[in-house]
Amino acid sequence: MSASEKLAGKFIVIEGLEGAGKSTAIAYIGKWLALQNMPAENITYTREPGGTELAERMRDIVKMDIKGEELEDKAELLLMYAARVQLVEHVIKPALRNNHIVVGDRHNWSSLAYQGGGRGINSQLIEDIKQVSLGNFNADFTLYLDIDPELGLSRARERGELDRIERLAIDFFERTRQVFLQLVKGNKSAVTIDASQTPELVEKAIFIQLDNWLASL
Ligand code: T5A
Repeated sequence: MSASEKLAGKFIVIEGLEGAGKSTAIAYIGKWLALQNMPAENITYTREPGGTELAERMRDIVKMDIKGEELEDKAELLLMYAARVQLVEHVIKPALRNNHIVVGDRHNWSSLAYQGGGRGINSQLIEDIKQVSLGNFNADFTLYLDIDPELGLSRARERGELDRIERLAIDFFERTRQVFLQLVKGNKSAVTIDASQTPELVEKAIFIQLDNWLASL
């Protein structure tokens, strides 16, 4: 079987804190897929929250500041899952059924890490919401870009003004990072990439991990 046949119908996800370089990594994955002769029209890129018209509106809500009304942590969690259900049902599953490879900028682990670790919402409650909304739908392979939150946020700051979540205290991101690291540890189809390296070294590390994963398929 050719590489592109093996990759058809698979869902790869990039996770990481702000400024870890997820958007940059997605461009490297596109480059790697081209090297595997995967036709560009058979690659679907997604981002979360977002990726459908309704999910993008939910993204705006979680990012915006409304004067005099705080978004409750549980409302934030539910919005993340509402956006995810729209994306999975309207974009990701149809693309996978069409034998596309789907490359996701964030997925379910972001909720476990940010809302579970960062906000401190009970992880069992998040797992229950995940089961009710998505069942056993999961990524086939996850690349977690690990970065010290101070460094990630300084990169994000250089890129522009910080949003509602990005302005939270550093310990929020420390807790979020710890959950990401634990999730990778307990999962054979996930790897950690040191995102504090130069872009060239990050690209090289991503290529090596993708080569290893492809060899395992
Ligand atoms: N969220 C999301 C939740 O709380 N729960 C959830 O369930 C979900 C799905 C989404 C927000 O929502 C939260 C998390 C987020 O707060 P987002 O815009 O998707 O927001 O995510 P961000 O993490 O904010 O996206 P960023 O654009 O900040 O981060 P990236 O994509 O990781 O970083 P990137 O590639 O844009 O790079 C940032 C800057 O660093 C440079 C780049 O050139 C760029 O300027 N850079 C490097 N510099 C030096 N060395 C390297 N190796 C570099 N790689 C990139």
